[in-house]
Amino acid sequence: MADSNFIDYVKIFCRSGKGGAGSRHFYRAKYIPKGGPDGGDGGRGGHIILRGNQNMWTLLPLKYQRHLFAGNGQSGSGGRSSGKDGDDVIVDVPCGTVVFDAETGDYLAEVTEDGQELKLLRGGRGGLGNWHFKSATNRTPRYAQPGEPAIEKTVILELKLLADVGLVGLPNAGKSTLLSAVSAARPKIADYPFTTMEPQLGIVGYRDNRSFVMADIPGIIEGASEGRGLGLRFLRHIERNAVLLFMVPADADDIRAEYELLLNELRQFNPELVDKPRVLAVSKSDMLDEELIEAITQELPEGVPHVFISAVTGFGLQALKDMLWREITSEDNRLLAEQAVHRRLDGRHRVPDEDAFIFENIPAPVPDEDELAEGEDEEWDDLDYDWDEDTEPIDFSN
Ligand SMILES: Nc1nc2c(ncn2[C@@H]2O[C@H](COP(=O)(O)OP(=O)(O)OP(=O)(O)O)[C@@H](O)[C@H]2O)c(=O)[nH]1
Ligand SMILES: [Mg+2]
Repeated sequence: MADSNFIDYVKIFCRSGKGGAGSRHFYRAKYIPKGGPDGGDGGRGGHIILRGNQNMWTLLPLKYQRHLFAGNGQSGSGGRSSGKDGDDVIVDVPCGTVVFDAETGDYLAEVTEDGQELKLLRGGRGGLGNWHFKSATNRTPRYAQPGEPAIEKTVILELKLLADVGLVGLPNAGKSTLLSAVSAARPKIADYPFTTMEPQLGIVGYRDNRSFVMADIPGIIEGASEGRGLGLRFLRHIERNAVLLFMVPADADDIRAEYELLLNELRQFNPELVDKPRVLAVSKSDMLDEELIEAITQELPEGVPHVFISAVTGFGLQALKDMLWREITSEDNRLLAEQAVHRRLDGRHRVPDEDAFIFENIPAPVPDEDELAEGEDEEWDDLDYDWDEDTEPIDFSN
């Protein structure tokens, strides 16, 4: 997997920009000895923003950009000048990216649509300059607000492919062969287990120019929930699917047992997967005659619609598509898919290599400009700066 371009799990460290400090400045000019406070506001710190991009299909670019830092806001200055806002960092991610808090594993948010912007971390607000604080009783406020501090957070981004139908089956069940038969996708097909190493999407054409998306994921084996085989690493990609298509080959020893095994592994990963509508396809049915089909039908598990198919001869494929389409478009199932809740990222769902990622070379925050300029206003503090009761304060409001 090391040289794969398909990255669906990445841990990154983000820091928003801190707000700039408000200025404590007093206006002074020739013949205007007591110009009053005119310190401007600090600029807003930069946000960290994720933006959905439908042309992306992997989180790979983020793998090489583990630290995201937004710019700090600049401090305000005299003449009510506001400081410049810090630069935002906008990162493109594929649609279907889900964000988790890396420490607690809690679900935070998700990006599902092209162009959708998700404010991951808000930049600190800039502080108010001292002119905001002048009042009838205090006409020489010598203080201004500091900017809000930056926020730091480590998050895990998980990509969950957005497909309508997810294929679930043991290795060699014929999942990739089916995908290549019904769509233009050309996954690798071979008679050894784990031919498919990473998920693949295909668009399946249906009647009247309609279509739906099917996701082929690597085979699941018994004990996958404990990490055997390719583990459950890729099951996240069927969490967002509307329908699950279980595939059991016709030459399996016990079709019902194999079906239960798959169901059980899914349940271990995320119990909610079991609530999804399912369809059972008995693949490689070209090896069966009518008598056998009848015999097998008696043994199939109850409560799940089934269909006999052969990706090689095309037998049963139209019936399968009809069945899937019915499930995808059914009102109840749509609601279910929309309400899908993301499970927490607990031990079983983590990718240890990725989690061991160490925070090296994180640059320290940029020193606060305002602290550097601290001495600036000092001389003003010595001034006896009382207003004459009759003098009208200068009106800056326009
Ligand atoms: N006779 C027959 N053989 C099939 C059919 N579908 C797939 N096969 C064969 O079954 C073997 C496995 O097919 P794949 O499509 O690679 O299986 P898979 O489920 O994607 O397997 P993994 O990617 O390893 O999980 C291949 O040798 C296919 O030629 C079918 O409908 N009829
Ligand atoms: Mg395959």
